[in-house]
Amino acid sequence: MKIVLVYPSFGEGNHSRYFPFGLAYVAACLLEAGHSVSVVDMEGDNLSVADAVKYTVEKSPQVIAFGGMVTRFRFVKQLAGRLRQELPGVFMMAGNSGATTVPGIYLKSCGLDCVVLGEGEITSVELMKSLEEGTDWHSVRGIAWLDDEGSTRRSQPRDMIQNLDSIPWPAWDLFPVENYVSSLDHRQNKVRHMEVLASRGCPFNCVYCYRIYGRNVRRRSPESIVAELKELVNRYDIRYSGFPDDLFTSDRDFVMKICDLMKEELPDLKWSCLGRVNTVDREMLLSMKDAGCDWISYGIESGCDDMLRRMKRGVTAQQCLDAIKLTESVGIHADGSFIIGMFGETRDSVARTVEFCRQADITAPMLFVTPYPGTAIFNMAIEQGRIPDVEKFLTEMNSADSLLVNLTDFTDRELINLRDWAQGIIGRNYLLKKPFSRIPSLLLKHFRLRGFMGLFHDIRAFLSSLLRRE
Ligand code: B12
Ligand code: SF4
Repeated sequence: MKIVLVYPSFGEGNHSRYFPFGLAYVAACLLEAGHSVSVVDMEGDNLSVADAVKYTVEKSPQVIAFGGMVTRFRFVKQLAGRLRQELPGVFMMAGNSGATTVPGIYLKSCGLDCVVLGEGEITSVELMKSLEEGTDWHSVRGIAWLDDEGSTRRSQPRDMIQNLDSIPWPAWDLFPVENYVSSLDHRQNKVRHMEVLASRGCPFNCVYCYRIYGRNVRRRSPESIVAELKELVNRYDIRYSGFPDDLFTSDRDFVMKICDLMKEELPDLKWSCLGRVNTVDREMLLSMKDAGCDWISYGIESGCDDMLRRMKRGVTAQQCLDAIKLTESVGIHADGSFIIGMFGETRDSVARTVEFCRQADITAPMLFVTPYPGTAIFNMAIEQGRIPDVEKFLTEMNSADSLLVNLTDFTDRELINLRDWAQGIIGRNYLLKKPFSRIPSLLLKHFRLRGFMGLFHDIRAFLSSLLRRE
């Protein structure tokens, strides 16, 4: 089959680039099955919707398949609408977190023939085989479609892939890989980088989180992970990598084995990962440090125990503080993410988060809690009538920097003001702790990234935080 995979954009004007692993795994499997596969990558090539449509049409595909997480829904909708007009007979489908959690909306408003639910590697290969052979594709496991009455129908669910080593490595070269490798990394640093997925799934149960890979964690062999890293070093000369797994540190032995191998085989490669404060200890962190880890991003989310309980985080603020200090003490930078606006959030709970950041000596963007489809808080928000129009909600999504759904008793304005206040104080405390090193390096970084506008924005934000009351 002649297939075009389309990667929708991240958002207008935002040129942050993160490699689309999901689509690249699916591409690798389709290639292996003998199909003709090409990619139109709006993000990697910085394409407009019109250009993405033009390039897709030029390839005269039989099948068009969209990727991208739920935040990219509005682009899938625009692209699919235009492509349906240009290529009325083409088979159109989508996969990823949005298509999996709200398939009916994707099918109806994007006019898709089918969506792939969950892991896409085997399902897409079986679907293409069925289309090619002209058999009834509705019997392929792990898909959904609309019936003649417009109701969403699902085939039998597909089991998760148990042996992750059996999946081919991502088809990097189908994408404009150099644009990803040479883009700024997640720390906004200029270093040649490409990440590697080591495991799928997370055993925890945080209420704001959606795990497409479920709670049963499956891991690749450390040998296959390190072999992939070596391939990336040799092929693309990468100097930095990372493990954007649901939770890289969920199993101590697994991490220790990867570290041992990396120390032997990739002594110069630096890397980062996502961690959870109750899954790390000193010995493990030291081993990670020796193996090149220089950054761990912990989902802290709140500095208030009551909020952490409501989020079902299963950790206390003290544990978070201890883990951050431990991580920093072995020489790994501990980064934290924070959210504001959980059910039950109060001024006191936000003040505790601000105080937490002061004690931990960290700063981080504070994002609004957003009830993404598939999460426990999405269901609660729907029950309480807080998302009257799900499609509108999906269309407005971007990166949780703006308030989309208010789950608190505050008015929207009050919550936004509270966030701005907390963000300002957290940033101010952090900068003033070591003003002579932190202020110049922040200004320099933002100047390099955004020129004089970045500088102006920083200085204004800093001055207004000085005027805010504690
Ligand atoms: C790295 C990452 C990012 C990167 C960017 C990733 C990207 N390429 O866009 C960054 C850091 C920028 C990011 C940002 C955000 N992220 Co994020 N991110 C991840 C993370 C950790 C890994 C993604 C990944 O590469 N997975 C590995 C690949 C192989 O899996 P996959 O993409 O799901 O693909 C499989 C299937 O979905 C399917 N599939 C995927 N595409 C396609 C296409 C076709 C045609 C088919 C058939 C199948 C298919 O098959 C694939 C292979 O099995 C995931 C968690 C996770 N482990 O998945 C969260 C996750 C995707 N992010 C999430 C969220 C909420 C966000 C933010 C909104 C956070 C925020 N509050 O700002 C922003 C949104 C940014 C934006 N505007 O789009 C949520 C999505 C929740 C949901 N219900 O959709 C996740 C699931 C985290 C979580 N556990 O809650 N993120
Ligand atoms: S937020 Fe992290 S620890 Fe919690 S369930 Fe999601 S992946 Fe697991």
